[in-house]
Amino acid sequence: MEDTIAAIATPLGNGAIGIVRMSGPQSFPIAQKIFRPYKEHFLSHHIYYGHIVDKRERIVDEVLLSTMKAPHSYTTQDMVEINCHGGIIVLKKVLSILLENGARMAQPGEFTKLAFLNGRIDLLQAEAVAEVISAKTERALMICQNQLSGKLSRIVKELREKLLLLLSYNEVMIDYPEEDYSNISVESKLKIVDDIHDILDKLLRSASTGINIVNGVTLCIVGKPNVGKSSLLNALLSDERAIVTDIPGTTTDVISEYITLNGVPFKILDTAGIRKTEGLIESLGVERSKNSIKKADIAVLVLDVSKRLSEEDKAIIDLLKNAPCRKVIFMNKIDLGKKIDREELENLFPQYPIVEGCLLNKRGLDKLKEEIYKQVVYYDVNDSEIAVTNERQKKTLEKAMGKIPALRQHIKDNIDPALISIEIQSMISALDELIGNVTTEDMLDKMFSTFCIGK
Ligand SMILES: Nc1nc2c(ncn2[C@@H]2O[C@H](COP(=O)(O)OP(=O)(O)OP(=O)(O)O)[C@@H](O)[C@H]2O)c(=O)[nH]1
Ligand SMILES: [Mg+2]
Repeated sequence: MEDTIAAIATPLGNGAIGIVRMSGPQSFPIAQKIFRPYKEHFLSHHIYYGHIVDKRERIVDEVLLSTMKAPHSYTTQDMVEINCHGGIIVLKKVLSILLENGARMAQPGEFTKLAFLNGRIDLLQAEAVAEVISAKTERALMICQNQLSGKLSRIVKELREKLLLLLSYNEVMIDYPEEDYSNISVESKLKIVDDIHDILDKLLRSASTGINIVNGVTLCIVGKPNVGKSSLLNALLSDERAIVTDIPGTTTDVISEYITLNGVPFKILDTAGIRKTEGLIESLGVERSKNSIKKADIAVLVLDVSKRLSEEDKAIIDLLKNAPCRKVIFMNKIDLGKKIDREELENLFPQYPIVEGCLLNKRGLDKLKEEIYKQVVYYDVNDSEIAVTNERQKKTLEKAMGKIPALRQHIKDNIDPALISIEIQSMISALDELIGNVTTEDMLDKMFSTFCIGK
C-alpha cells in the first residue's frame, strides 16, 4: 500500500493563507473524515468550502479544500490541498489531524519526487521546480520556467533520437556485415555527429551563464588599505552602506550586500585592506579578506593610481594571480593623476579587463559594471532561450561531448562498428542520466533533500 503524505506547504509565519497539502491513496478518505463541507461528495478539481474538525468535532479552522483526482495532480496521485488561515498554530494543528488520521509526514521535496517517479516530469523539470522557487531575479525566473516547461528536456530528447538513429545505422552493419549499406554514407553519419556536437556545444556555452544567473555570483572587492574599496561598494549599491574615511584600515571586517546587474544576482563582499599589520582586529580582517578571494567567483582589484605600485599592491597581485576566480582591475583616483603604468598591469593580467575611473564622481563606474558582467556572462542567453542551470546538468553534457572526437574518428576510419556502438551507447547513457531515465537512490536523495518541505 502506498503511503499518503502530508506537509505544510507555505512558509511558517503569519500570512493571509496557509496551505497544508496531502498526497496519496488515503487523501480523499482522510479529508472526508476531518472536513465538514457544505456540499457532500468530492469531485476532482473542485474547491469546497467547509470546516476542519478534530476528533471531538471541534472546529479547528474554516477552510477551502481543493481536490485533485489521480492522475491529474502535481504528484499524479489523489491530492487534497487545504487553504487554512495562515498562522503557525492553525497550520500545525491541521497537519497533526491529517497525521492522526493516517497520513505520514512528507520528506523535503517528496511531492516533486513523486511527480518525477510517477513520470509526470523528468529530472530537469524537477530541478527547475526548486530553481523557480529560489529564483533571485526575473531573468533567473524566465530561464527556470523555460526549463520547467520542458524546453531543455525536448532538446535532450531530440539529441537522444539522433543518437538512436546513428546507432541503428551502426547496428545494421554489425548484424549484416556482408551487405552493402552504402546508401548511408560516412558523410551522412558524420553530418549527424556534427549536428549533435553543435547542439551540445550551444548547451554547454549556455551553462556558465545559466548557472551564474540562477545561482548568483560572489564578487569580492580587494586591494590594499585606503584605495577606495568601500567607496566602490557604496557606488555599486548607490547607498552609503560602508564607512569611508581617509584613514587606512577603516574596514576591518567583510561587509556583504546584494546587487543585480542585467538580471544576474551578485553578492558583493567589501573586505579589509590587505597589508601587514600588528593590530589584532585588523589582522583578523586581513585573514578574512584572503579567504574571501578563495570563495569569490570574481574579484575586483582596486588600485590607487595616484601612487606607484607598492610592495603591498604587489603582494595582493600575487595572491590574485594564483586565485582561480575571474578578475577585473579598477584603477581608481584617476582625478589625482596617474602614476601606475597601465601596460605594466596589462602584462600582469593579460586576459583581464582594466578600467580607469574615479569613485568620487563615479567616473568609470558604468564601464566597470559592464566588464564585471562580461566576466560572468560569456554567452548571452535571452529570456526565451534555454540554458543549463546547474553543475550536474553541465557535467553530464560534458560527458556526452567528451565522446564526440572518438566517435567522429571511428566513423571516419570506418573501423569496427562494435566500437562505434560503444561510444554512441555511452553518450545515450549520459543523456539518460541528465534527464533522469536512469537514477540512483543516492542521487535522488541528494537532489530532493535540498527542496523545501511541502514541495
Ligand atoms: N581623490 C579621490 N579620492 C577617493 C576616490 N575614491 C575614494 N577616495 C577616497 O579615498 C579614501 C579611502 O576610501 P575608502 O573607500 O574608505 O577606501 P578602502 O579601500 O575601503 O579603505 P580601507 O577600508 O581602509 O581598506 C576616502 O577618503 C575616499 O573618499 C577617488 O576616486 N578619488
Ligand atoms: Mg573600506
